[in-house]
Amino acid sequence: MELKKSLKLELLGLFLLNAFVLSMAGKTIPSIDFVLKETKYTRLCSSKKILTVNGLFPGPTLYVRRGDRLIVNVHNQGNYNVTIHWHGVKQPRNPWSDGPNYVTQCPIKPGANFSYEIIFSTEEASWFKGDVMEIIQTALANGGEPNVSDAFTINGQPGDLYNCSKPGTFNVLVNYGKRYLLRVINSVMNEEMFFAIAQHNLTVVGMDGAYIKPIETDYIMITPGQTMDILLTANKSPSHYYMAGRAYAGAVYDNTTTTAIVKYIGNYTAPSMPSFPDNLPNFTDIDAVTNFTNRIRALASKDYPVEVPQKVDTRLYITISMGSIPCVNDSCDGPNGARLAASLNNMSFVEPAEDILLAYYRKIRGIYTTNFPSVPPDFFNFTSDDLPDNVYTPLKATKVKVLEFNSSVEIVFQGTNVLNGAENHPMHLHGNSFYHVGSGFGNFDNETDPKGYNLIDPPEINTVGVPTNGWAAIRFRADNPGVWFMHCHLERHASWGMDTAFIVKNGATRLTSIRQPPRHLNPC
Ligand SMILES: *[C@@H]1O[C@H](CO)[C@@H](O)[C@H](O)[C@H]1NC(C)=O
Ligand SMILES: *[C@@H]1O[C@H](CO)[C@@H](O)[C@H](O)[C@H]1NC(C)=O
Ligand SMILES: *[C@@H]1O[C@H](CO)[C@@H](O)[C@H](O)[C@H]1NC(C)=O
Ligand SMILES: *[C@@H]1O[C@H](CO)[C@@H](O)[C@H](O)[C@H]1NC(C)=O
Ligand SMILES: *[C@@H]1O[C@H](CO)[C@@H](O)[C@H](O)[C@H]1NC(C)=O
Ligand SMILES: *[C@@H]1O[C@H](CO)[C@@H](O)[C@H](O)[C@H]1NC(C)=O
Ligand SMILES: *[C@@H]1O[C@H](CO)[C@@H](O)[C@H](O)[C@H]1NC(C)=O
Ligand SMILES: *[C@@H]1O[C@H](CO)[C@@H](O)[C@H](O)[C@H]1NC(C)=O
Ligand SMILES: *[C@@H]1O[C@H](CO)[C@@H](O)[C@H](O)[C@H]1NC(C)=O
Ligand SMILES: *[C@@H]1O[C@H](CO)[C@@H](O)[C@H](O)[C@H]1NC(C)=O
Ligand SMILES: *[C@@H]1O[C@H](CO)[C@@H](O)[C@H](O)[C@H]1NC(C)=O
Ligand SMILES: *[C@@H]1O[C@H](CO)[C@@H](O)[C@H](O)[C@H]1NC(C)=O
Ligand SMILES: [Cu+2]
Repeated sequence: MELKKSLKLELLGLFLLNAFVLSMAGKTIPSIDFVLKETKYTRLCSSKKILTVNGLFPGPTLYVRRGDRLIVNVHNQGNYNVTIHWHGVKQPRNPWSDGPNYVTQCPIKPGANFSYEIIFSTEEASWFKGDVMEIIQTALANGGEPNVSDAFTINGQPGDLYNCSKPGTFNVLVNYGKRYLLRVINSVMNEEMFFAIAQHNLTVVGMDGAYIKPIETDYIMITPGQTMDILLTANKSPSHYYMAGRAYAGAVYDNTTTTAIVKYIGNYTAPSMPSFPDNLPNFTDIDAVTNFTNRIRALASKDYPVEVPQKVDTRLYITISMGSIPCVNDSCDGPNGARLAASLNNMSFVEPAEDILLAYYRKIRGIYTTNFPSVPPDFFNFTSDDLPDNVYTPLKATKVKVLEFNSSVEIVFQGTNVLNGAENHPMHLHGNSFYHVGSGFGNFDNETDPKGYNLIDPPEINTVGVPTNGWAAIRFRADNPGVWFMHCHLERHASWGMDTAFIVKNGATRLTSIRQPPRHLNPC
């Protein structure tokens, strides 16, 4: 399980932007302890225990600079197996600390501990009144959709539109005339989010840890796993203004709205109710998604050049699909009594019994195979409105793709409408950033669509939203040896098998090879 679930908004002074981007020489920070434990919290008028880091919800924030090295000793005092993924951190040559369960490590069992060598920032939860693990386990056991959440949160708070949570509403205090940096992370489990601030435009200047050409906009769309750096200028009449987030509709979604309040400091009469962002798009506004996403361009300056591969060594065309697997006596909760499954090129990823990384490193056979397909098993009209439900029956397997060290790779992700399950899939790759060179609706055309690629200033990101019933093309250089998980960042899709992993081979030298494993590894 990944401990990163909620819409996180962190407010920092503008000067921190420099710390965020400058490349600093590494220095070792003393190691710190993360104690994972169940802690009681009350939201929406109901109390329950949730898994926290050091008892905090939202979790602790660590301030680090690029190049810093950090040892985090994780002690699991909770009730579940846990691993922690350090999202967006590339972990050069160090897949050992990347985190995904059964991909780079065995889980940390209750009572056990593990030391990660890494940089970190984390949070938990869209808000479910129920027990999140129970909801996920029930859905997986019965083969149906998990319950939707009861609320979204901004920094752990559902906000002002919930009578039960009004008093805890997160406030952002601003001084007139100042500029603020918002670091927005969508750590919602299952939904892409629109976000806006009443009467204030946002200037998006960075994404997933890289600068982009500044975009002035009255809303953003951010997918789970994406991070954005946004400037907010406090130059409207001193008052109270809502910031609000709501879902961009998927197949099933939580249709509630979460808010926080931007409050100007000063002496004025506050309105009885803050104004609401009238530019916050509606749930189904697909044009709002496209319009915003298409504006994103890398900064591409002398200091921050774009190094997108112009020539491609390895091409992958990967269909992203919902699907279902028949159950005995049609007794499951999915469509027609089947069990929901999800797949990449019709392969529904199965977590192996031992982690792939160690199996690869020690040449242990029988844990995974290396024949993840480079093209879909069948070609059909992937985005058709009327596909037979059984057009794809996912195969359950642990298949990975092996990449040569330093090869340039292009992946075209193709969304499909199998099971009428078309939605925007935020595809996330561990261990690497990639350039988003193109996207569009319908089926990818391998003759005409590459002609429209942006090979000049494509944004460098680590999570790409593949348009609903469309495609997205990415390119990267496989220069980080290791085993790297790749998956849809919608939690339910990942749980259903919308995942695979890349093994990037070692280069010729020690400095281009995977590091030694840590001394203490958790057994499976
Ligand atoms: C961490 O786990 C190891 C066994 O893997 C054990 O030897 C050590 O005492 C544990 N440390 C703490 C602080 O619990
Ligand atoms: C899901 O929601 C239904 C209806 O609100 C409820 O009866 C059920 O207990 C929930 N399931 C879980 C696992 O929380
Ligand atoms: C919230 O409280 C107000 C005032 O007490 C009431 O009118 C309204 O119906 C409540 N809303 C909900 C959703 O309970
Ligand atoms: C806010 O941004 C939108 C979109 O770029 C633009 O049309 C609008 O004029 C801007 N509004 C203000 C007040 O700057
Ligand atoms: C949200 O969904 C519920 C249940 O389907 C429905 O009753 C409600 O009207 C919806 N609310 C909005 C704002 O669309
Ligand atoms: C705020 O403004 C009111 C009306 O102008 C004035 O009476 C009051 O003294 C001011 N308060 C402070 C703290 O400045
Ligand atoms: C959102 O869009 C739906 C469908 O297009 C429409 O029925 C609904 O009225 C819209 N809601 C708002 C608040 O604009
Ligand atoms: C998207 O952009 C088009 C073309 O510029 C414009 O007509 C449309 O109103 C925009 N839609 C939204 C929701 O921003
Ligand atoms: C399937 O249904 C048949 C006939 O009703 C029954 O005999 C059998 O036990 C069922 N199998 C399972 C696994 O439920
Ligand atoms: C694929 O399906 C879409 C949606 O039903 C349709 O508009 C399109 O014409 C189809 N393409 C082909 C090549 O049949
Ligand atoms: C383009 O796609 C077709 C199937 O639509 C396939 O047969 C062909 O090999 C592809 N060409 C390239 C260069 O990948
Ligand atoms: C926890 O992890 C261990 C080691 O892989 C595994 O044997 C066990 O089944 C897991 N427990 C749960 C509840 O998943
Ligand atoms: Cu998905």
